[in-house]
Amino acid sequence: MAALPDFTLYYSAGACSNAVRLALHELSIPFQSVNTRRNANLKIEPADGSLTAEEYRDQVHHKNYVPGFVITFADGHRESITETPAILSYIASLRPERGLAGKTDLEKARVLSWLVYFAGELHGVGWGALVAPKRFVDVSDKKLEEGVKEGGKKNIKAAYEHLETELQKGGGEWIVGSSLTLADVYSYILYRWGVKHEFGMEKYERYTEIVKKLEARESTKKTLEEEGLPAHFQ
Ligand SMILES: N[C@@H](CCC(=O)N[C@@H](CS)C(=O)NCC(=O)O)C(=O)O
Repeated sequence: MAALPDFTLYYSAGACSNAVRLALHELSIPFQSVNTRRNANLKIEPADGSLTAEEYRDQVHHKNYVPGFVITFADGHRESITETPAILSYIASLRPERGLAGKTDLEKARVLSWLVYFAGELHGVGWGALVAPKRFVDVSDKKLEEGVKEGGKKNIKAAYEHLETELQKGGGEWIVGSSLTLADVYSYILYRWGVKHEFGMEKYERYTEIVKKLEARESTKKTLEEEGLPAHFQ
């Protein structure tokens, strides 16, 4: 196995960075992780004080979000990758034989389609609007804020329903094809958010089955333990 560069994941427990940790554990890729916190201006910065919020913005994530994923190469050169689908795709490319990005060209396109849909539709205009309405409107206007949150809820529900409909149609063991892919990995934390915000997730039966199978995996157990999160089903 070729030597890998050093990886640092900037995360927040239970945030979308959880998908990155899960992908890394699934492929047994060593990494270090740095927890983050919000500073007095509500900007995300490393909790260990290794970078200020400004340094984090300039060196890791231009929007002060998690996940930030820093690669340090053997010659000391550092690169930061942002955007969950891009980080997940990079991680899958480190162990291509495992097929986490899909095994055939068609599967690869379908996995990417789900990653983009999860990030853009379910997370971006769904959860982003519900839990971070300030990304869309001036939240000092409570009516505007409520309108955006309502829109977010509708988008979330529509996205879960779309996923469930496709799973029912496909009838496969996992979201794409017959083995675990990045789509399943990313779907895990998105399901947990639905549980936390009482979206009645168990009515999405096929999605729930996938989440149960994910929770039985060592990679998920390790991920939950490291983030101090309880399993939902086990
Ligand atoms: N498009 C980004 C979104 C990242 C994102 O929204 N991260 C959230 C946590 S799940 C965050 O850092 N929020 C901090 C904030 O809104 O200040 C991605 O897919 O990685």
